[in-house]
Amino acid sequence: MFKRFTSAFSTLYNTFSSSINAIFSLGKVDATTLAHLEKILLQADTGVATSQKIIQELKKSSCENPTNALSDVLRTMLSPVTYNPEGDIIVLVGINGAGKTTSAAKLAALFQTQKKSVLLAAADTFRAAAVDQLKLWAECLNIPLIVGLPQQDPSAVVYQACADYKKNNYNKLIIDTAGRLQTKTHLMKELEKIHRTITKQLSDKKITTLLVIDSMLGQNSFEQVKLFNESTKIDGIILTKTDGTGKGGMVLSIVDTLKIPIAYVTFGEQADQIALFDANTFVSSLINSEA
Ligand SMILES: Nc1nc2c(ncn2[C@@H]2O[C@H](COP(=O)(O)OP(=O)(O)OP(=O)(O)O)[C@@H](O)[C@H]2O)c(=O)[nH]1
Ligand SMILES: [Mg+2]
Repeated sequence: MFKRFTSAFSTLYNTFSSSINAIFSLGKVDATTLAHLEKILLQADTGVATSQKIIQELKKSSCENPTNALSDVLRTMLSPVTYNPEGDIIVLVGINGAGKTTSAAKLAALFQTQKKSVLLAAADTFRAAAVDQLKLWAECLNIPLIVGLPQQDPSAVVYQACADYKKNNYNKLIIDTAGRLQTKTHLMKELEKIHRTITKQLSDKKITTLLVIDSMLGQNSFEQVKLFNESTKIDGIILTKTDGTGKGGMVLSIVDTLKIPIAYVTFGEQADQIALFDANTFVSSLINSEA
């Protein structure tokens, strides 16, 4: 799995690692090198504050080898913000098209390989196509799915799913929700209602809310994470489409500034193209140095 994880990121960071290797090839770190590095970080969507912080930390480093020094700085930045393995109930939220439904199926498939019994719930009742999409995945993976009626209150579907989860003693319940913009207050309130519904029925179960973000959106994702987290507490992030052309520096700014861990990355459209995020592997593939 880690091998696949690394290969997913090496595509994402190809340009980044070659630029870093080029500027550090002379083996010395001076003002010009640092200015160049800051530019690369900014171009990779790392954001101003985090890019500057990385440069400051690098200046303080006593490590002789610049590539190793940068690795250390990035590892120190990422490692304190770790993802606590998810609870029994997982709610996937995010903007339209981020990859929630696909990630719900991938997580279900992953839990299946861990011999856990899984129940899926299609709480996206706005579009019939959304339910059909999850239905196809559920059939393909042979996982039970709770669906509601078109336009039904998503919390009603969640209520039904919780009842079924309890009755049949499943290990995991994965709830797919409709895409929503973090600025739409009434839709954010709907997420609160979904949480209340779960808590009322399954008070002894841990709920994990994962925000699904598209790695191709760069720094725009940063605002999304910030605002989502303000209205519904986010326990971790699923970073999707890392097989695409996204630059991914926002991983650093999200973790550094918002202290929200990256839980999983996904890197393709197949059910098994998901992996737990690993900071060491990420940093190694980012700057192409030894872990
Ligand atoms: N290449 C690639 N495509 C992905 C990945 N994850 C999702 N997709 C594709 O992205 C598109 C949107 O994914 P969905 O899972 O439908 O996204 P969603 O967040 O559920 O979308 P809405 O329900 O419309 O809000 C689909 O075409 C997926 O196949 C990934 O990791 N890599
Ligand atoms: Mg969907």
